[in-house]
Amino acid sequence: MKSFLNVQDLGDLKAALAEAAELKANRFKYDTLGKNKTLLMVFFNNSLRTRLSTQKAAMNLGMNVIVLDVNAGAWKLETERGVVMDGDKSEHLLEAIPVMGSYCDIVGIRSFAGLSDRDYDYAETVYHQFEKYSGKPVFAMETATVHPLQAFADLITIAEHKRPHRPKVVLTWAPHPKSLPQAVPNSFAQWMVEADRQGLPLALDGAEQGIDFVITHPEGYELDPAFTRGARIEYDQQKAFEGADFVYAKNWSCPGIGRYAKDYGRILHDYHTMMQWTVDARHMAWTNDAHFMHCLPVRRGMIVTDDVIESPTSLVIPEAANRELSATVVLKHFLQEM
Ligand code: AN0
Ligand code: CP
Repeated sequence: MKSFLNVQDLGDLKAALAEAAELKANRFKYDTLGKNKTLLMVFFNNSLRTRLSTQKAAMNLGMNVIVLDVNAGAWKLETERGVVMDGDKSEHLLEAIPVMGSYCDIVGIRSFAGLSDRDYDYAETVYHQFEKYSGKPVFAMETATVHPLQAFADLITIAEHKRPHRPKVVLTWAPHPKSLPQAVPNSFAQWMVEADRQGLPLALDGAEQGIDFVITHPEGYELDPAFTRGARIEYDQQKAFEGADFVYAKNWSCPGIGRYAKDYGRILHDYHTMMQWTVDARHMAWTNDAHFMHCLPVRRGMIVTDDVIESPTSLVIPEAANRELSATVVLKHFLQEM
């Protein structure tokens, strides 16, 4: 593996889940694999979980870790090629990337969507520049369109909470006061569809395979079919929730598909309409005693009510804890192929 952006980069999901389980039983099993290898984590945006869990994962494997917060102490970076740099940006990414690459063996990148130019965001311009110019393996720590370490941790969490039958997993849009990227729902959809395609044994008896995966959102929030092809879309939130075993809530801004192209990155509805989608006890009563999931950070009272996130079926804390496992498996793959 030279790059980790999509579910296909990891390959066999059954094997990856087995590796995660092996590491959960002993997270230091490969503690010499990364000796004298250095991970560089580059953050263009804030983070709590990704920063801590990925650093911990690298430490589990015996790696050294350096972290750069681009917006806190580094030179302000120009990312566009062909501009006259007479503004406030002192350094170009095209020099900064090979310099950063020269100090490390693997590079992790957090670089969110700007949400103003869909083509620029969906081309993963910043990530691909790191791939091209760092000379090192690169992985996404949430880029413009994907968050695979999160989706892998989500899959691990679902596999750890098996039901007697093939699980029904519902990705539901939920309200938020600011425009957010589509990276988390894009990856979640991509990983759920692929887990179903690979026929993962996610029921308790191991006989029933795959996932019944449904996405629900108000009109205009249709995700890019490149990520959702194979999933069912149900605009009626109640119908989607009926019989659900897992409810995965997330806000995202308009993905700008079809006739919503000019609305890319926008919030489409008024406050009152939006707030009907908050996951509360009434919504959860429609489900099959579903587990509540969210990648965090979450806004209580907007995405989910206090009682739902605090209920015994909420998985938000174990889900976040599993970020250490997903990152350890991914770094282990890189190190084993060096
Ligand atoms: C980010 C997002 O929605 O992509 C990060 C989530 C892991 N969330 C916020 O910026 C609140
Ligand atoms: N879920 C997640 O990636 O959280 P952070 O933004 O805190 O890293």
